[in-house]
Amino acid sequence: MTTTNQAIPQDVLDDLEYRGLLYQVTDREGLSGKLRSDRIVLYCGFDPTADSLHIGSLLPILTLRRFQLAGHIPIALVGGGTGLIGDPSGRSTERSLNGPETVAAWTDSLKKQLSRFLDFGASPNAAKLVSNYDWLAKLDVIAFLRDVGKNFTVNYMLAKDSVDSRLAQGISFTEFSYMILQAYDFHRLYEDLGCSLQIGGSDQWGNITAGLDLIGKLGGEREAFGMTMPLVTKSDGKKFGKSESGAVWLDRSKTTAYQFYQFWINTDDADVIKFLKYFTFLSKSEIEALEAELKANPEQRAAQRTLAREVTRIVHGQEAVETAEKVTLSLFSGDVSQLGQEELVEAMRDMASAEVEEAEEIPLVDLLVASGLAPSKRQARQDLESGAVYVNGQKQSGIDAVVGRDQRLYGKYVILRRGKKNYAGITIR
Ligand code: 629
Repeated sequence: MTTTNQAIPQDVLDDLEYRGLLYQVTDREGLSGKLRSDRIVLYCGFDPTADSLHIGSLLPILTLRRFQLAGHIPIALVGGGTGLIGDPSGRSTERSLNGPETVAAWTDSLKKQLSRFLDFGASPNAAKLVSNYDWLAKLDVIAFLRDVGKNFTVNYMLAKDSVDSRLAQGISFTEFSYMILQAYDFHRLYEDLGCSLQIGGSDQWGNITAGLDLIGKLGGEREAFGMTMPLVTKSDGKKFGKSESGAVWLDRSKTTAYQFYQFWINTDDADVIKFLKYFTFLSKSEIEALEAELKANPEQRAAQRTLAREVTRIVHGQEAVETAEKVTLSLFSGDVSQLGQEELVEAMRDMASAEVEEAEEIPLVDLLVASGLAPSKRQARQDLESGAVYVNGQKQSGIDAVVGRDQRLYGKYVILRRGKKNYAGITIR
Protein backbone atom coordinates (compact mmCIF):
# COMPACT_ATOMS: atom_id res chain seq x y z
CA MET A 1 0.00 0.00 0.00
CA THR A 2 1.29 3.41 -0.92
CA THR A 3 1.49 5.90 1.90
CA THR A 4 -0.17 9.25 1.50
CA ASN A 5 -1.31 12.22 3.52
CA GLN A 6 -4.27 10.98 5.41
CA ALA A 7 -6.19 12.28 8.33
CA ILE A 8 -8.04 9.50 10.12
CA PRO A 9 -11.63 10.60 10.66
CA GLN A 10 -13.46 10.00 13.93
CA ASP A 11 -16.71 8.94 12.35
CA VAL A 12 -16.60 7.41 8.85
CA LEU A 13 -20.15 8.30 7.93
CA ASP A 14 -19.72 11.92 9.01
CA ASP A 15 -16.51 12.07 6.96
CA LEU A 16 -18.22 10.47 3.92
CA GLU A 17 -21.08 12.93 4.30
CA TYR A 18 -18.68 15.88 4.41
CA ARG A 19 -17.04 14.58 1.24
CA GLY A 20 -20.39 14.26 -0.52
CA LEU A 21 -19.88 10.51 -0.86
CA LEU A 22 -23.01 9.38 0.91
CA TYR A 23 -25.73 8.95 -1.68
CA GLN A 24 -28.06 6.28 -0.36
CA VAL A 25 -27.96 4.30 2.90
CA THR A 26 -30.53 1.71 3.91
CA ASP A 27 -30.51 2.72 7.59
CA ARG A 28 -28.24 5.68 8.39
CA GLU A 29 -28.91 5.64 12.15
CA GLY A 30 -28.58 1.88 12.50
CA LEU A 31 -25.38 1.75 10.47
CA SER A 32 -23.93 4.71 12.32
CA GLY A 33 -24.53 3.01 15.66
CA LYS A 34 -23.03 -0.25 14.48
CA LEU A 35 -19.94 1.47 13.07
CA ARG A 36 -19.38 3.19 16.41
CA SER A 37 -19.77 0.09 18.55
CA ASP A 38 -18.35 -2.67 16.32
CA ARG A 39 -15.55 -3.42 13.93
CA ILE A 40 -17.57 -4.33 10.86
CA VAL A 41 -16.77 -6.24 7.66
CA LEU A 42 -17.84 -4.56 4.41
CA TYR A 43 -17.39 -5.27 0.72
CA CYS A 44 -17.46 -3.85 -2.78
CA GLY A 45 -17.40 -5.84 -6.02
CA PHE A 46 -15.53 -5.22 -9.28
CA ASP A 47 -16.33 -7.23 -12.40
CA PRO A 48 -13.44 -8.11 -14.74
CA THR A 49 -14.58 -6.45 -17.97
CA ALA A 50 -11.03 -5.43 -19.01
CA ASP A 51 -7.46 -6.25 -17.96
CA SER A 52 -7.38 -3.16 -15.73
CA LEU A 53 -9.62 -1.04 -13.53
CA HIS A 54 -10.16 2.59 -14.56
CA ILE A 55 -10.70 5.70 -12.48
CA GLY A 56 -14.43 4.95 -12.27
CA SER A 57 -13.49 2.25 -9.77
CA LEU A 58 -11.26 4.53 -7.76
CA LEU A 59 -14.05 6.08 -5.71
CA PRO A 60 -15.32 2.78 -4.23
CA ILE A 61 -11.72 1.56 -3.75
CA LEU A 62 -10.81 4.68 -1.79
CA THR A 63 -14.07 4.43 0.15
CA LEU A 64 -13.14 0.88 1.19
CA ARG A 65 -9.85 2.33 2.37
CA ARG A 66 -11.58 5.09 4.34
CA PHE A 67 -13.49 2.39 6.22
CA GLN A 68 -10.26 0.46 6.81
CA LEU A 69 -8.52 3.57 8.16
CA ALA A 70 -11.40 3.91 10.62
CA GLY A 71 -10.73 0.36 11.85
CA HIS A 72 -13.16 -1.71 9.78
CA ILE A 73 -12.39 -4.75 7.61
CA PRO A 74 -12.75 -4.25 3.84
CA ILE A 75 -13.24 -7.05 1.34
CA ALA A 76 -12.48 -6.35 -2.32
CA LEU A 77 -14.45 -8.84 -4.39
CA VAL A 78 -13.50 -9.54 -7.98
CA GLY A 79 -16.37 -10.89 -10.03
CA GLY A 80 -14.60 -13.88 -11.57
CA GLY A 81 -18.06 -15.52 -11.73
CA THR A 82 -20.35 -12.54 -12.35
CA GLY A 83 -17.90 -11.26 -14.99
CA LEU A 84 -18.95 -14.29 -17.03
CA ILE A 85 -22.60 -13.16 -16.89
CA GLY A 86 -22.63 -9.33 -17.24
CA ASP A 87 -24.38 -6.75 -15.05
CA PRO A 88 -27.20 -4.90 -16.88
CA SER A 89 -27.13 -2.07 -14.24
CA GLY A 90 -26.62 1.33 -15.79
CA ARG A 91 -26.30 -0.10 -19.31
CA SER A 92 -28.71 0.40 -22.14
CA THR A 93 -27.64 -2.59 -24.23
CA GLU A 94 -26.81 -6.26 -23.75
CA ARG A 95 -23.10 -6.95 -23.18
CA SER A 96 -21.19 -9.39 -25.33
CA LEU A 97 -19.83 -12.36 -23.39
CA ASN A 98 -16.10 -12.68 -22.84
CA GLY A 99 -14.44 -16.11 -22.92
CA PRO A 100 -13.69 -17.98 -19.68
CA GLU A 101 -9.89 -17.82 -20.15
CA THR A 102 -10.05 -14.09 -20.78
CA VAL A 103 -12.21 -13.46 -17.72
CA ALA A 104 -9.92 -15.64 -15.58
CA ALA A 105 -6.85 -13.67 -16.72
CA TRP A 106 -8.62 -10.33 -16.12
CA THR A 107 -9.69 -11.55 -12.66
CA ASP A 108 -6.02 -12.11 -11.78
CA SER A 109 -5.01 -8.66 -13.10
CA LEU A 110 -7.76 -6.94 -11.09
CA LYS A 111 -6.83 -8.84 -7.92
CA LYS A 112 -3.24 -7.67 -8.31
CA GLN A 113 -4.34 -4.08 -8.86
CA LEU A 114 -6.79 -4.00 -5.96
CA SER A 115 -4.22 -5.42 -3.57
CA ARG A 116 -2.19 -2.19 -3.84
CA PHE A 117 -4.93 -0.01 -2.36
CA LEU A 118 -5.77 -1.81 0.85
CA ASP A 119 -3.66 -2.93 3.78
CA PHE A 120 -3.47 -6.72 3.97
CA GLY A 121 -1.03 -6.73 6.88
CA ALA A 122 -3.03 -4.48 9.16
CA SER A 123 -3.96 -6.47 12.20
CA PRO A 124 -6.63 -6.77 13.50
CA ASN A 125 -8.44 -5.31 10.47
CA ALA A 126 -6.48 -6.71 7.53
CA ALA A 127 -8.24 -6.45 4.16
CA LYS A 128 -9.39 -9.51 2.20
CA LEU A 129 -9.48 -10.24 -1.50
CA VAL A 130 -11.93 -12.79 -2.94
CA SER A 131 -13.35 -13.90 -6.29
CA ASN A 132 -16.98 -14.99 -6.50
CA TYR A 133 -15.96 -17.62 -9.07
CA ASP A 134 -14.91 -19.68 -6.05
CA TRP A 135 -18.51 -20.21 -4.95
CA LEU A 136 -20.65 -19.32 -7.99
CA ALA A 137 -18.92 -21.88 -10.23
CA LYS A 138 -19.83 -24.63 -7.76
CA LEU A 139 -23.56 -23.92 -7.72
CA ASP A 140 -25.70 -26.51 -9.44
CA VAL A 141 -28.68 -25.28 -11.34
CA ILE A 142 -31.36 -27.26 -9.51
CA ALA A 143 -30.16 -26.30 -6.04
CA PHE A 144 -29.76 -22.70 -7.17
CA LEU A 145 -33.27 -22.40 -8.58
CA ARG A 146 -34.80 -24.11 -5.52
CA ASP A 147 -32.78 -22.52 -2.72
CA VAL A 148 -32.06 -19.07 -4.08
CA GLY A 149 -34.46 -18.42 -6.96
CA LYS A 150 -37.53 -19.22 -4.88
CA ASN A 151 -36.82 -16.09 -2.80
CA PHE A 152 -37.33 -13.70 -5.70
CA THR A 153 -40.51 -13.08 -7.60
CA VAL A 154 -40.18 -12.18 -11.24
CA ASN A 155 -42.41 -9.20 -10.39
CA TYR A 156 -39.77 -7.92 -7.95
CA MET A 157 -37.01 -8.41 -10.51
CA LEU A 158 -38.94 -6.65 -13.28
CA ALA A 159 -39.40 -3.63 -11.02
CA LYS A 160 -35.64 -3.08 -10.61
CA ASP A 161 -34.29 -0.15 -12.64
CA SER A 162 -31.60 -2.29 -14.27
CA VAL A 163 -34.28 -4.56 -15.77
CA ASP A 164 -37.16 -2.13 -16.15
CA SER A 165 -35.07 0.24 -18.29
CA ARG A 166 -34.26 -2.61 -20.64
CA LEU A 167 -37.72 -4.09 -21.11
CA ALA A 168 -38.59 -2.03 -24.18
CA GLN A 169 -35.68 -3.34 -26.18
CA GLY A 170 -35.17 -6.71 -24.52
CA ILE A 171 -32.82 -8.33 -22.02
CA SER A 172 -31.47 -11.89 -22.01
CA PHE A 173 -32.31 -14.29 -19.20
CA THR A 174 -28.56 -14.28 -18.50
CA GLU A 175 -28.39 -10.58 -17.61
CA PHE A 176 -31.86 -10.70 -16.02
CA SER A 177 -30.49 -13.24 -13.52
CA TYR A 178 -27.44 -11.19 -12.63
CA MET A 179 -28.98 -9.49 -9.56
CA ILE A 180 -29.63 -12.87 -7.96
CA LEU A 181 -25.97 -13.83 -8.26
CA GLN A 182 -24.83 -10.58 -6.64
CA ALA A 183 -27.50 -11.03 -3.96
CA TYR A 184 -26.19 -14.54 -3.33
CA ASP A 185 -22.64 -13.17 -2.95
CA PHE A 186 -23.74 -10.78 -0.23
CA HIS A 187 -25.56 -13.62 1.54
CA ARG A 188 -22.48 -15.85 1.31
CA LEU A 189 -20.11 -13.14 2.57
CA TYR A 190 -22.57 -12.41 5.39
CA GLU A 191 -22.70 -16.06 6.44
CA ASP A 192 -19.06 -16.97 5.87
CA LEU A 193 -17.18 -13.77 6.74
CA GLY A 194 -19.67 -11.80 8.83
CA CYS A 195 -19.89 -9.11 6.16
CA SER A 196 -22.72 -6.72 7.06
CA LEU A 197 -22.31 -3.85 4.60
CA GLN A 198 -22.08 -3.68 0.81
CA ILE A 199 -21.05 -0.46 -0.88
CA GLY A 200 -21.01 0.55 -4.55
CA GLY A 201 -21.83 3.33 -6.98
CA SER A 202 -25.46 4.42 -7.19
CA ASP A 203 -25.98 2.11 -10.21
CA GLN A 204 -25.54 -0.79 -7.75
CA TRP A 205 -28.43 0.12 -5.43
CA GLY A 206 -30.82 -2.44 -6.91
CA ASN A 207 -28.31 -5.29 -6.65
CA ILE A 208 -27.28 -4.31 -3.12
CA THR A 209 -30.88 -4.18 -1.84
CA ALA A 210 -31.62 -7.52 -3.55
CA GLY A 211 -28.81 -8.94 -1.40
CA LEU A 212 -30.28 -7.45 1.77
CA ASP A 213 -33.64 -9.00 0.91
CA LEU A 214 -32.03 -12.40 0.39
CA ILE A 215 -30.07 -12.17 3.66
CA GLY A 216 -33.34 -11.40 5.42
CA LYS A 217 -35.21 -14.27 3.77
CA LEU A 218 -32.53 -16.89 4.30
CA GLY A 219 -31.60 -15.93 7.82
CA GLY A 220 -34.56 -14.27 9.47
CA GLU A 221 -34.06 -11.12 11.56
CA ARG A 222 -30.54 -10.02 10.75
CA GLU A 223 -28.64 -6.82 10.56
CA ALA A 224 -27.08 -5.87 7.26
CA PHE A 225 -26.74 -2.57 5.41
CA GLY A 226 -26.27 -1.10 1.97
CA MET A 227 -24.71 2.20 0.94
CA THR A 228 -24.01 3.88 -2.36
CA MET A 229 -21.78 6.70 -3.55
CA PRO A 230 -22.92 9.25 -6.17
CA LEU A 231 -21.95 8.91 -9.79
CA VAL A 232 -19.07 11.28 -10.49
CA THR A 233 -20.23 14.16 -12.66
CA LYS A 234 -18.46 17.16 -14.15
CA SER A 235 -19.71 20.74 -14.27
CA ASP A 236 -19.35 20.91 -18.06
CA GLY A 237 -21.71 17.96 -18.46
CA LYS A 238 -19.08 15.78 -20.14
CA LYS A 239 -18.51 12.23 -18.94
CA PHE A 240 -16.05 11.91 -16.06
CA GLY A 241 -13.04 9.66 -16.58
CA LYS A 242 -12.32 10.18 -20.24
CA SER A 243 -9.33 12.08 -21.56
CA GLU A 244 -8.67 12.92 -25.19
CA SER A 245 -6.83 9.63 -25.54
CA GLY A 246 -9.75 7.62 -24.07
CA ALA A 247 -10.41 5.97 -20.70
CA VAL A 248 -8.08 6.76 -17.81
CA TRP A 249 -6.79 3.39 -16.55
CA LEU A 250 -5.13 2.54 -13.25
CA ASP A 251 -2.59 0.36 -15.07
CA ARG A 252 0.53 2.36 -15.83
CA SER A 253 1.18 0.56 -19.10
CA LYS A 254 -2.25 1.66 -20.39
CA THR A 255 -2.26 5.21 -18.98
CA THR A 256 1.21 6.46 -18.06
CA ALA A 257 1.75 8.15 -14.71
CA TYR A 258 2.37 11.37 -16.63
CA GLN A 259 -0.95 11.06 -18.52
CA PHE A 260 -2.68 10.20 -15.25
CA TYR A 261 -1.19 13.28 -13.56
CA GLN A 262 -2.21 15.42 -16.57
CA PHE A 263 -5.78 14.17 -16.37
CA TRP A 264 -6.13 15.46 -12.81
CA ILE A 265 -4.23 18.70 -13.29
CA ASN A 266 -6.64 19.61 -16.10
CA THR A 267 -9.62 19.56 -13.72
CA ASP A 268 -11.92 22.58 -14.02
CA ASP A 269 -12.02 25.11 -11.18
CA ALA A 270 -15.70 24.24 -10.78
CA ASP A 271 -14.89 20.57 -10.05
CA VAL A 272 -11.57 20.61 -8.26
CA ILE A 273 -12.79 21.00 -4.67
CA LYS A 274 -15.35 18.22 -5.13
CA PHE A 275 -12.63 15.95 -6.52
CA LEU A 276 -10.26 16.77 -3.65
CA LYS A 277 -13.02 15.59 -1.31
CA TYR A 278 -13.74 12.46 -3.35
CA PHE A 279 -10.28 11.29 -4.34
CA THR A 280 -7.82 12.39 -1.64
CA PHE A 281 -7.39 11.81 2.07
CA LEU A 282 -6.74 15.48 2.79
CA SER A 283 -8.59 16.76 5.83
CA LYS A 284 -11.47 19.21 5.83
CA SER A 285 -9.22 22.06 6.95
CA GLU A 286 -6.62 21.30 4.25
CA ILE A 287 -9.35 21.27 1.61
CA GLU A 288 -10.83 24.51 2.94
CA ALA A 289 -7.42 26.16 2.71
CA LEU A 290 -7.14 25.09 -0.94
CA GLU A 291 -10.64 26.39 -1.60
CA ALA A 292 -9.67 29.81 -0.23
CA GLU A 293 -6.49 29.73 -2.32
CA LEU A 294 -8.53 28.85 -5.42
CA LYS A 295 -10.75 31.88 -4.83
CA ALA A 296 -7.83 34.23 -4.22
CA ASN A 297 -5.41 33.00 -6.92
CA PRO A 298 -7.18 30.75 -9.41
CA GLU A 299 -4.42 31.18 -12.00
CA GLN A 300 -1.93 29.47 -9.65
CA ARG A 301 -3.94 26.23 -9.86
CA ALA A 302 -2.72 25.14 -6.42
CA ALA A 303 -5.83 23.00 -5.86
CA GLN A 304 -5.32 21.20 -9.19
CA ARG A 305 -1.64 20.61 -8.50
CA THR A 306 -2.42 19.18 -5.08
CA LEU A 307 -5.18 16.99 -6.53
CA ALA A 308 -2.88 15.64 -9.26
CA ARG A 309 -0.05 15.05 -6.80
CA GLU A 310 -2.22 13.29 -4.21
CA VAL A 311 -4.14 10.99 -6.56
CA THR A 312 -1.03 10.11 -8.59
CA ARG A 313 0.75 9.28 -5.34
CA ILE A 314 -2.11 7.05 -4.17
CA VAL A 315 -2.24 5.16 -7.48
CA HIS A 316 1.39 5.16 -8.69
CA GLY A 317 3.57 6.23 -5.75
CA GLN A 318 5.76 9.18 -4.87
CA GLU A 319 8.41 8.48 -7.52
CA ALA A 320 5.78 8.68 -10.26
CA VAL A 321 4.64 12.05 -8.92
CA GLU A 322 8.17 13.37 -9.20
CA THR A 323 8.56 12.07 -12.76
CA ALA A 324 5.20 13.52 -13.79
CA GLU A 325 6.04 16.90 -12.25
CA LYS A 326 9.45 16.95 -13.92
CA VAL A 327 8.02 16.04 -17.32
CA THR A 328 5.26 18.64 -16.95
CA LEU A 329 7.74 21.35 -15.99
CA SER A 330 10.21 20.54 -18.75
CA LEU A 331 7.49 20.51 -21.41
CA PHE A 332 6.16 23.78 -20.06
CA SER A 333 9.58 25.47 -20.11
CA GLY A 334 10.40 23.75 -23.39
CA ASP A 335 13.65 22.35 -22.01
CA VAL A 336 13.36 18.62 -22.58
CA SER A 337 17.10 17.94 -22.63
CA GLN A 338 17.25 17.15 -18.91
CA LEU A 339 14.72 14.32 -19.06
CA GLY A 340 15.92 10.77 -18.58
CA GLN A 341 15.23 8.36 -21.44
CA GLU A 342 12.26 6.73 -19.72
CA GLU A 343 10.79 10.10 -18.76
CA LEU A 344 11.18 11.26 -22.33
CA VAL A 345 9.44 8.17 -23.72
CA GLU A 346 6.65 8.63 -21.17
CA ALA A 347 6.18 12.26 -22.19
CA MET A 348 6.14 11.29 -25.87
CA ARG A 349 3.19 8.94 -25.37
CA ASP A 350 0.99 11.95 -24.87
CA MET A 351 2.06 13.78 -28.03
CA ALA A 352 1.51 13.55 -31.72
CA SER A 353 4.20 11.29 -33.13
CA ALA A 354 6.02 10.22 -36.24
CA GLU A 355 8.67 7.65 -37.11
CA VAL A 356 11.11 8.60 -39.80
CA GLU A 357 13.98 6.94 -41.65
CA GLU A 358 17.52 7.61 -40.56
CA ALA A 359 19.36 10.33 -42.51
CA GLU A 360 22.30 12.62 -41.76
CA GLU A 361 20.09 15.69 -41.88
CA ILE A 362 16.31 15.63 -41.78
CA PRO A 363 14.43 18.71 -43.05
CA LEU A 364 12.17 20.18 -40.35
CA VAL A 365 9.53 20.89 -42.96
CA ASP A 366 9.18 17.13 -43.46
CA LEU A 367 9.00 16.41 -39.74
CA LEU A 368 6.35 19.07 -39.17
CA VAL A 369 4.16 17.52 -41.85
CA ALA A 370 4.86 13.87 -40.96
CA SER A 371 3.90 14.47 -37.31
CA GLY A 372 0.78 16.42 -38.22
CA LEU A 373 2.00 19.58 -36.45
CA ALA A 374 1.60 21.38 -39.77
CA PRO A 375 -1.15 20.52 -42.26
CA SER A 376 1.03 21.21 -45.31
CA LYS A 377 4.60 21.99 -46.37
CA ARG A 378 3.49 25.49 -47.16
CA GLN A 379 2.23 26.02 -43.61
CA ALA A 380 5.37 24.36 -42.20
CA ARG A 381 7.61 26.80 -44.05
CA GLN A 382 5.53 29.71 -42.82
CA ASP A 383 5.82 28.44 -39.22
CA LEU A 384 9.59 28.15 -39.58
CA GLU A 385 9.86 31.64 -40.98
CA SER A 386 7.82 33.18 -38.19
CA GLY A 387 9.96 31.49 -35.53
CA ALA A 388 7.18 29.29 -34.14
CA VAL A 389 9.13 26.04 -34.32
CA TYR A 390 11.35 24.56 -31.60
CA VAL A 391 13.54 21.45 -31.55
CA ASN A 392 14.15 20.07 -28.04
CA GLY A 393 13.19 23.47 -26.65
CA GLN A 394 15.44 25.48 -28.95
CA LYS A 395 13.98 27.94 -31.41
CA GLN A 396 14.67 27.15 -35.09
CA SER A 397 14.60 29.57 -37.96
CA GLY A 398 14.78 29.53 -41.72
CA ILE A 399 12.75 27.35 -44.04
CA ASP A 400 15.80 25.13 -44.68
CA ALA A 401 16.37 24.20 -41.01
CA VAL A 402 17.28 20.54 -40.46
CA VAL A 403 17.67 18.12 -37.57
CA GLY A 404 21.27 16.94 -37.43
CA ARG A 405 22.82 14.02 -35.56
CA ASP A 406 23.77 16.10 -32.54
CA GLN A 407 20.13 17.07 -31.96
CA ARG A 408 18.92 13.53 -31.24
CA LEU A 409 18.12 12.77 -27.66
CA TYR A 410 19.35 9.30 -26.63
CA GLY A 411 20.44 8.76 -30.23
CA LYS A 412 16.97 8.64 -31.74
CA TYR A 413 14.39 11.05 -30.29
CA VAL A 414 13.50 14.60 -31.24
CA ILE A 415 10.86 16.72 -29.51
CA LEU A 416 9.28 19.14 -31.91
CA ARG A 417 7.14 22.04 -30.78
CA ARG A 418 5.01 24.38 -32.82
CA GLY A 419 3.69 27.47 -31.07
CA LYS A 420 3.04 27.41 -27.34
CA LYS A 421 1.96 23.88 -26.68
CA ASN A 422 1.75 21.69 -29.75
CA TYR A 423 4.27 18.91 -29.29
CA ALA A 424 5.33 15.95 -31.40
CA GLY A 425 7.71 13.16 -30.50
CA ILE A 426 9.81 12.00 -33.43
CA THR A 427 11.53 8.64 -33.39
CA ILE A 428 14.32 8.08 -35.88
CA ARG A 429 14.64 4.45 -36.97
C1 629 B 1 -20.49 -9.11 -7.56
C2 629 B 1 -20.18 -8.23 -8.58
C3 629 B 1 -20.81 -8.60 -6.31
C4 629 B 1 -20.84 -7.25 -6.07
C5 629 B 1 -20.54 -6.36 -7.11
C6 629 B 1 -20.20 -6.86 -8.37
C7 629 B 1 -19.87 -5.93 -9.49
C8 629 B 1 -21.05 -5.02 -9.84
C9 629 B 1 -20.60 -4.06 -10.99
N1 629 B 1 -19.84 -3.03 -10.62
C10 629 B 1 -19.23 -2.13 -11.59
C11 629 B 1 -18.09 -2.82 -12.30
O1 629 B 1 -17.69 -3.92 -11.91
O2 629 B 1 -20.92 -4.25 -12.12
N2 629 B 1 -22.21 -5.75 -10.30
O3 629 B 1 -17.59 -2.19 -13.26
C12 629 B 1 -18.74 -0.86 -10.85
N3 629 B 1 -18.03 -1.20 -9.61
C13 629 B 1 -17.63 -0.01 -8.83
C14 629 B 1 -18.84 0.84 -8.48
C15 629 B 1 -19.57 1.25 -9.74
C16 629 B 1 -19.95 0.00 -10.55
O4 629 B 1 -16.93 -1.98 -9.85
O5 629 B 1 -19.72 0.14 -7.65
O6 629 B 1 -20.77 1.92 -9.35
C17 629 B 1 -18.76 2.23 -10.55
O7 629 B 1 -18.51 3.40 -9.80
O8 629 B 1 -20.55 0.39 -11.79
O9 629 B 1 -21.12 -9.47 -5.31
